[in-house]
Amino acid sequence: MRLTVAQALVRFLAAQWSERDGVEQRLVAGVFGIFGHGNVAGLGQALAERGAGTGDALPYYLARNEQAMVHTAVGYARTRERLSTFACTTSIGPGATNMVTGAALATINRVPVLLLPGDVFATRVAGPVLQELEDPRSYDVTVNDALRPVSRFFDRINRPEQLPAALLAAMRVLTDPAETGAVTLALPQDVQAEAYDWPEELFARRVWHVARPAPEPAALARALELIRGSRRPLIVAGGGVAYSGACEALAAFAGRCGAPVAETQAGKGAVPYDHPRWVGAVGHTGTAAANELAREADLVIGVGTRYSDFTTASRTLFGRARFLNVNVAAFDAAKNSGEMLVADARAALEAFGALGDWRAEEGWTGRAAELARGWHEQVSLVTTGEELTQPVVLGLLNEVARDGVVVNAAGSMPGDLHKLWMAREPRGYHVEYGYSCMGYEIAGGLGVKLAAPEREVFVLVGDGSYLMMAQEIVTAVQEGLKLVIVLVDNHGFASIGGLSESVGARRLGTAYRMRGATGELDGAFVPVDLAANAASLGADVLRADGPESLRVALTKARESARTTVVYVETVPGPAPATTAWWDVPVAEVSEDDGVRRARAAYEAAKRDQRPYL
Ligand SMILES: Cc1ncc(C[n+]2csc(CCOP(=O)(O)OP(=O)(O)O)c2C)c(N)n1
Ligand SMILES: [Mg+2]
Repeated sequence: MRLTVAQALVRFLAAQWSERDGVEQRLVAGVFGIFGHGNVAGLGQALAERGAGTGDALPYYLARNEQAMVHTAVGYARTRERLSTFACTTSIGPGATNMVTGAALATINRVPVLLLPGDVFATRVAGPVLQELEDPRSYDVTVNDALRPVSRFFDRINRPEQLPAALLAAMRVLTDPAETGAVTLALPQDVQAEAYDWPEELFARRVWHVARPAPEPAALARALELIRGSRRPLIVAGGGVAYSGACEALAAFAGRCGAPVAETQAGKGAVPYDHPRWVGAVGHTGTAAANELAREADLVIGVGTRYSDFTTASRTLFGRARFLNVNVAAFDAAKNSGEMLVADARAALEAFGALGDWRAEEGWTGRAAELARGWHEQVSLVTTGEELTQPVVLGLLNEVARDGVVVNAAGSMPGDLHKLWMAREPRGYHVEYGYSCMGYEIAGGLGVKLAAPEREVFVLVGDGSYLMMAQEIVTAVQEGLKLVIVLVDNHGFASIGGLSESVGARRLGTAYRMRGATGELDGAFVPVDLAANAASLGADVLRADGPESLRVALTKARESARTTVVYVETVPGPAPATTAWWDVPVAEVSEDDGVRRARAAYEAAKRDQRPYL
């Protein structure tokens, strides 16, 4: 079949399917793209040929920013439990490098996205082309090489003959739960438009079976022995529980054996907040309940977690516990010198049925439930009140959002959400905290809505994050994809402001204030109207100035058919203080007494840091 490389690529992608548990879906649901000279004549032309209405169409979506396209693909793929994703096509140069941040975010969160940056001419005859890097050491280096370290598979298609093998490798990595992440095929602009005679089989419908690797019998036996020998086990549920669809298996296992379940950001909702074994968030942004148990547990059963520093409180949290790590990726299963159980989470949890009626210590299960009740009381205290503090905003939203999805990524809200949000299931809680990327919120929320159009999507975004990347409101409006965007304005970076103060950096550069008479950024608040900005991008806007008006606005936004921004200014009002540390180094020498005190406290905390050998 004589087609250009770009036409062949598009035709191939439209024929790829994923399958797990007997359910098939399109592996690549569509293509986001921003065109320039590096892709308009190649992929642009190919996509134009296969638009809506053609059999086996590959739908095209226009975004405003290439980084945002990748965020949207991630939001989509995470919601679809990594079984379906989007491709993103860009021009060469800045369009391509704009995707580097999105690629890192995808790879760190272990979420599949397919990136198709244009690249400079393979023939080089026209070079240096507009936007070409020109590395004097090698003509083989282009800006796209910046995507290599953030991609789980990277290839550059310099000749048409290379395409089939690269495509097959790309699909394999996208659908491998242990290896998945950003997959990049760099496409030189001349090669995209070049014709070739392709074998018909390349375009046959192809199904990629997503594995549920069963635990190896010997490893399972070791795991069961560890569990049987434990009296105070604590389960740490990570994102892998959600991706594996293992929530029911987890609730059944924990219910039977009496082990409390703590949750990471990606694992939040693994068991519902009112489940008898629930003890909530663990780590630096954890609940007092989960953190107390973590300190006393003799066995941590990590399920699908990558043990970020937030989870382990920078390796200070889990007293003397042993680790048993259930993970589909050996890389994660090996962490903290854990007993490795390399397996699909659901398969492993079901295999724990072999424990029969083994149970944790009676007192342990009872105390966990007691601590969880205490935490719920603390939550109702801080999330109700007459002032619009952030916890009050979250409490109101938690009521209104009900069976909706909350989306967030950076600032002070992820921590507050992790502590305070009462999640009913993982798909309802979408906080990107692997990369915690400011600007993910609206673009990622758009992906969530694309993946689950039947659900109400509530995007929570701070003023700082909003100013980094608000432009995808336009895409939401254009596509008729309705989002409720709750824009929380506190005039700057509340999170980093607090952190700055605690490490002696005096809140430098963390408030949106005018340059004042002192020459510093300490004047009046910068006169900026973010609500008007949102309206100008095409959203409906509702302003709330108190808890009751916020409830009304959120309800109205929920009921509306149009993308609506609920603008709210918050007053300081913290969530319950953290009960676990986070390692952020403080200056070792300074003239400032406050810094010296902070350093002393830092050094004291650091003594509790363990190598987990
Ligand atoms: C792209 C990016 N740049 C910088 C940071 C570091 N950072 C984390 S939170 C934050 C401030 C966020 O401000 P805002 O969205 O207003 O949330 P707030 O802290 O006020 O809750 C910054 C600068 C980041 N996470 N992502
Ligand atoms: Mg802010």
